[in-house]
Amino acid sequence: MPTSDLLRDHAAAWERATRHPFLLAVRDGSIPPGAFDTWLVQDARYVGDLLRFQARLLARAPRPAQAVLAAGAVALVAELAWFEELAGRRGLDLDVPRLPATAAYAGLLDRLDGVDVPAALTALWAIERVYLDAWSAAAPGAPEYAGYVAHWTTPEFAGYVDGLAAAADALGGRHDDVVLEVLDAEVAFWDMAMGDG
Ligand code: HMH
Repeated sequence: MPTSDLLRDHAAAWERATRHPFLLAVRDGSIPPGAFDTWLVQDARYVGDLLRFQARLLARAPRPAQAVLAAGAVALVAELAWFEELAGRRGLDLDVPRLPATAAYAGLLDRLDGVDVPAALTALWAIERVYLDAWSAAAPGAPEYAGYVAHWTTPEFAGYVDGLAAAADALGGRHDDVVLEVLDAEVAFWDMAMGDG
């Protein structure tokens, strides 16, 4: 299976993107609250960018991949509503400019419009798989963050990630380059929250 090969053959890169100091600090509660809020607001921006990318990918996806991509797009719309509700509760302004790592990641999503559908779908699988694994590594999380960690590690989310893998595997090919680009973009995104980006 192409996706499981990618996990196996780039284990160190996956590890870097999922065992980041940001996540360890969420797990043990040592994260400065401001760093978490900075990250949260940037992630909301990112999800908006991801939804637009996913809609463009859906538009060119073959029939068998449409269901998982469409369901995922609906989930991203719900995620944006969740961010808005959360921002209201935490008193956060979501209408802020992208920080450099967020802008760079948006640039990568735009570039993925130019690769073939099997590669772009594999990249989307990597985007979601790395996020699921990262939050799973932070579980259960310090008490003040446990609700967030639970939100990003649900069985429904894991099922969606499996669905993306199946759709990508059905299209075949090896797409190492885009996956490695995604993993680098994820590390930069976590770095940003720690003030290192
Ligand atoms: C940085 N990567 C980042 N944020 C997300 N929300 C996802 C992936 C997946 O949803």
